[in-house]
Amino acid sequence: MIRKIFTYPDKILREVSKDVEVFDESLHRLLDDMYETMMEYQGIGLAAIQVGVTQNILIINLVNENGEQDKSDLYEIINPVILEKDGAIVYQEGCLSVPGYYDDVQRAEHIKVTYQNREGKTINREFRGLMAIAVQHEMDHLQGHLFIEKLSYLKRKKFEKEWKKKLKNSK
Ligand code: QAP
Ligand code: CO
Repeated sequence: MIRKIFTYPDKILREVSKDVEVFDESLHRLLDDMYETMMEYQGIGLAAIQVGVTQNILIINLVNENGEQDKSDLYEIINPVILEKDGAIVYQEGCLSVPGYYDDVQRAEHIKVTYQNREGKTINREFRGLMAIAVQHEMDHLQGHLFIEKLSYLKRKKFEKEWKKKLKNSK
């Protein structure tokens, strides 16, 4: 089932999510719905809060070297904790909750994360490059943060002006 994606400035996006404690059928349904919703809106990453569920869940499905977004490359990441981070990388990020806006954000290039999969099994993994960026972007959502909060003061001002105009024109 495709779910509704909440967009800026909806206040739900500022909520802090909680850990998943029960790894049951309804969690699996939510993960499946998140995947379907992400594909429908042509995303590469989605946090549960973006579909209105305040739980520490995110999915990421990057495009492979053949330019295909293959479901066998899907990561389902539950209750993630970053253990270590280093390096720096700048990437022009976007977000399904801020459609049509993209800007440069700097993040760690390499992270070590512990998380659980849909069965509740603990997994420790290192991520680099775009995958590291995506995990950090989605983990920010779990704390109620959006990538636009990382912009410089002037860029943020420019964004707010553009966004107000866009909202006005879509009414
Ligand atoms: C987060 O972002 C991310 O504006 C996922 O009109 C960002 O899937 C991971 C999207 C940067 C890695 C690097 C954005 C789709 C999708 C839009 C997304 C839009 C349609 C964004
Ligand atoms: Co996002």
